[in-house]
Amino acid sequence: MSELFDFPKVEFIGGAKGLDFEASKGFNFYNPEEKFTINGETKSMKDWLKFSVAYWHTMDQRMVDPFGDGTAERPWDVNGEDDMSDLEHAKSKVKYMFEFMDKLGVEYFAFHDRDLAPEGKTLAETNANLDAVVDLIEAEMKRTGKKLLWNTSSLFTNKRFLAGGATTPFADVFAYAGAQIKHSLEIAKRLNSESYVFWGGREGYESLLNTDTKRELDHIAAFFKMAKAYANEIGYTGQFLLEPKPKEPTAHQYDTDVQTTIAFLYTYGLQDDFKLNLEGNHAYLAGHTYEHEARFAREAGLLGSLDANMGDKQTGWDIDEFPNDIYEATLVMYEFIKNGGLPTGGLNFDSKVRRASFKPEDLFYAHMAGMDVYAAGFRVATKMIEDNFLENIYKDRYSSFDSGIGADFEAGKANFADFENYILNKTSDEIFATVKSGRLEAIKATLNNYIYSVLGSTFNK
Ligand code: XUL
Ligand code: CO
Repeated sequence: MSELFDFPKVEFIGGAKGLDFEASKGFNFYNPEEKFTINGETKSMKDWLKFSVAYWHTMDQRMVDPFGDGTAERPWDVNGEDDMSDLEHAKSKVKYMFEFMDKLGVEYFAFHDRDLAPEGKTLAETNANLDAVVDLIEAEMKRTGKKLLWNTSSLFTNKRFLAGGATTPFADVFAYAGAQIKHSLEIAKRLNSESYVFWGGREGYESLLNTDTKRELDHIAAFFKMAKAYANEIGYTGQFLLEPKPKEPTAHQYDTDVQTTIAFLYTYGLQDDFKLNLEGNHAYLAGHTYEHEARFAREAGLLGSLDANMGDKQTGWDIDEFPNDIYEATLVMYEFIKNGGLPTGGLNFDSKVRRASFKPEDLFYAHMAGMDVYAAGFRVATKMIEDNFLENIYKDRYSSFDSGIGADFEAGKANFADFENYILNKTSDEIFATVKSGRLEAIKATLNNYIYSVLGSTFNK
């Protein structure tokens, strides 16, 4: 096959070619075959991190914004257009996707049903279009060994879903959503998808004044149970994931953030069937950091997968920028390693190039930079954990619960009367003498030292 992209196969070069990332065309920190041990398990970097290319951004995104036309130049364009209403054109893109993954050295990908093929007049026609592209994807997967990290259904693009898919007030639309998911689960089974994602695209509300919120939540919970029952029926065993996001496109999305989504899962008894897919930009929109979302999901045993992207503090939209923040990547990778990695998940680039980065090679640099920053964060976090850097801080800060009244309380051996006996006649000075400094300035400086030292020694090797 002649080459579709004018870009070399990307390899690990460390810092061998100097500081100019664009000129060096190689990874500085992502060394796919290098071995790392987590919790006694040794695997190569590529098998820990499991990077994934998102079909909707990398293949379909034209970089339109509310004020302007698309700017993208892509080698699959015909007369400067990417006509996704034409099934033959949609089919022609599959080979580009697989060459792109191959050149980048990424083993996984992810898609929505509607990313792949145009809708027909009926669901039957739509499914036939989709299957025609899935046939090609299946053949390419067999040929190349690439794997599907997750697939999902778009219950938000078509106008029928203007008020939601599984929370729509309209029963025919609800039935359509169920039938659409049924087919997506069949595709998940067929392509051996490691997970199946539900992002609540329009599952939320614009106003309480026209929304029966209780009825909508009961509906979507029942819908999820039906999805699980159908997966069981056809023997699809991939991990189900919910993806929290607080707003956009609706004013309020039901899966607002990790803790809200966990409450929903427990309220409806779904906690054993679902984990969470977390996205950096969604965390910002919820007023959190990405590492906050990862921490709370991990501690609930529900950290399933990561959509690796970031937002912008100035715009406040879901801009899906490719990740480039080493500090954030380090702290998210800390949670990732504490979680023992993501057995059925990975790092999916739900990310798009900036509107002004319209050349095909920008797609390569963007993915390479995202892979490198998470590989760098992974290296730093590995060293932090090896040294028990944060663990020692936590242990020391809570050490008063390791003996005396604190230990009695934790063991369930102290009540309020015991506290009163213990504390009633201590002076305020005596009590404050037990309170220790949080040392946050020094801790943050040590964290920076980890970043300088680990990355400096890798880059300058
Ligand atoms: C939207 C978003 C989606 C999901 C999959 O903000 O993140 O692309 O990841 O539907
Ligand atoms: Co996402």
